[in-house]
Amino acid sequence: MSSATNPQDTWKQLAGAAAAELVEEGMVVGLGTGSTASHFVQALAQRIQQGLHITGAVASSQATYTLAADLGIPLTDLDTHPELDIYIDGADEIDPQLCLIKGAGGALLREKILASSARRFVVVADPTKRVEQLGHHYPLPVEVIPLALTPISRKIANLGAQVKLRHAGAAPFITDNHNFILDCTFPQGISDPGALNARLHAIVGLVETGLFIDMAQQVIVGGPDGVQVFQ
Ligand code: ABF
Repeated sequence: MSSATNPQDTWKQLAGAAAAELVEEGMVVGLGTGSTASHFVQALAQRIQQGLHITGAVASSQATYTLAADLGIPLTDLDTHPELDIYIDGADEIDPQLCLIKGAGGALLREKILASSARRFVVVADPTKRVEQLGHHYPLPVEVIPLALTPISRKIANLGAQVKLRHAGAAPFITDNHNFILDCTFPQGISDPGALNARLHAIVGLVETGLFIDMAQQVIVGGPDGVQVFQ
């Protein structure tokens, strides 16, 4: 284990390393985005250097693609392999039912496509990500078509959210799919993630939400006492 600089990063590293052990010979693997998923990608690369053979890996973002390519992980895509054996990714919040908020890294659309294409979706996290109810610590990110920014923002505000266009410096943040991200804060939290997800999806021009409901089969949490698994 390497250059972890703070306890939280050490915990993320533990979770990433434990998840890499789930990858088996010949698998098609989905690679998540973010700092915890990066630890998984590094641990997987190490296993590949030690002789593990995988059929290929599909990256959930340009950033992860570049990282994986630099580390020598064989890359493929969903056209070649429409079904992943396993997808491993981080999350921003995880509730007791294993519903998630994802998307702080801006890659939620591709992440959800990979999660929905995987036979098994495993989340890697540190203990700060576990919450009793979604929406209290992180805003809910939603990806939207730029043309529809203003009407969509108003419709989401009408659902009770404070809506903020995400920026990267002075300019709007642009996703890998050339869309915008709206960060939506629900001051009372999200009491019914399924209902909210359905209402958001009814808004035309809203491409995807960061609510991942009934998608994760397992959560691996690295912490001060080692690794805990929830499922
Ligand atoms: C991705 O990276 C995202 O869906 C989530 O927003 C973020 C988690 O990042 P980190 O592991 O750096 O906290 O998994």
